[in-house]
Amino acid sequence: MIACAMLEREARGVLAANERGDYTAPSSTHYPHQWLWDSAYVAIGLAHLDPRRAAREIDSLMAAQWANGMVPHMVFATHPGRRRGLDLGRLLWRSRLNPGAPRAARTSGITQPPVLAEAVWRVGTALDASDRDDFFGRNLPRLVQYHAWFYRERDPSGSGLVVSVHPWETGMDNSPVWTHYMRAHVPSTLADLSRRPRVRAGLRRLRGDTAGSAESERIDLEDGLRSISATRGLRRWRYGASGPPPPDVPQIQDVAVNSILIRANAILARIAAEIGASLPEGLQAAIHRAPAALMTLWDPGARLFFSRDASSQQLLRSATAASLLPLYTDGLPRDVAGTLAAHLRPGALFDAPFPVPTVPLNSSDFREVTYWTGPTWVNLNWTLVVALERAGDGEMATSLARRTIEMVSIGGIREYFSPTTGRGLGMPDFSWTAALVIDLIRRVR
Ligand code: 2M8
Repeated sequence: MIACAMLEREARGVLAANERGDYTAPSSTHYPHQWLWDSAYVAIGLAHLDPRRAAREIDSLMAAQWANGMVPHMVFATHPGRRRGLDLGRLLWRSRLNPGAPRAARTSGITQPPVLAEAVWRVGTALDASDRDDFFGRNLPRLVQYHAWFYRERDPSGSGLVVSVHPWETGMDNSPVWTHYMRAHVPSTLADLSRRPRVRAGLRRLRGDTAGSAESERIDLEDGLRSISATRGLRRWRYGASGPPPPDVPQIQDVAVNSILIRANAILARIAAEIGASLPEGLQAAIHRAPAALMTLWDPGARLFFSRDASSQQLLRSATAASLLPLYTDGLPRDVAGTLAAHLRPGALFDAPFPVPTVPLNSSDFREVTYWTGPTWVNLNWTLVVALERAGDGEMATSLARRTIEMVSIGGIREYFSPTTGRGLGMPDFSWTAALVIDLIRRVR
């Protein structure tokens, strides 16, 4: 109990230090801008402490919504402050190539996992009754437009599953699923050049992400450059404004993004019911199709869900924590939900001294300290705690929540953690770790 009180105090301190006016920077040392799912998780934690600040966190992000409904994955800070290395930011995106990009803010041209409805619900229910109606009232149409954009622009054939066009859209930048795909499909002169020792040395000096943490903890230089090159195809496409995507734009039905969207759809319907509104019919039809479509990503042999390459229709069979996220949706067949939950039990595929590893420890892709290729992330643990609770597995949910709190007590309020030792990795004083640990502490109290 005392340890939890100390940890909560420290977490509050991180959220105070990272506050930047209306939003919270993910970390003061490296991430000065606003990111979509970071802000959503931060708002979920802030809802316990200061619901009005949490509401501003959401509203500031929504103010950068595009005319077509997309909520961008990044909103660039007007005064980002000093940061070591090259901050490619707005130079890279030039998102105003798309006429729907906002005039009042500079943003990226892609989105991120849509955790927003979950955050809007939790913040709204924490506000006073009068603020709540206003908050839900202004955010429901924004969310409706956002979800409608997903199904209109990212699932034009009406398959029930939306595609992601860049690894950064999944938030799990160097998950092996995407790394393998990108190496095979996305040519990058920059990545090729970086194999020359002198070029490599020069590029390494320009990196900003290795100032606050070791290079082994970050994305491999070549893979990072390939991600940067992938934005070129998106720019040529003007982020959707130039008809069908060119062939070098990835089209992946990502299992994490679709699971989070399906969960968000259910919450969207709940917000609408709360204020006596109804969802547009077309959106309702898409929402209705999605859960059955998600089941087409289930591989009964591997007993896991996998993302799919929408062009070749091949499943991308790399086991990652994303494979478990369908547990977070409503309406999963009971036996499938049971099978997924069993992967988290002691000795099972996703067990570890400090679970849940983003890649199973016995996988040839596993890297103990490298970003999204093995380490444990608090946002995914939080998602699985909520999923297990809703699936009626309260005991496992509490156990995962406790182990996550213990990990953060040992490792510090860091960006991610070694699943074998609990050592804190990546950037220090990381906002979503702080926010979600506050939520987890309240769950186990
Ligand atoms: C990481 O992603 C950004 C690009 O969007 C980066 O590598 O600079 C990811 O961990 C992502 O999930 C996260 O939202 C972002 C900010 O914390 O950082």
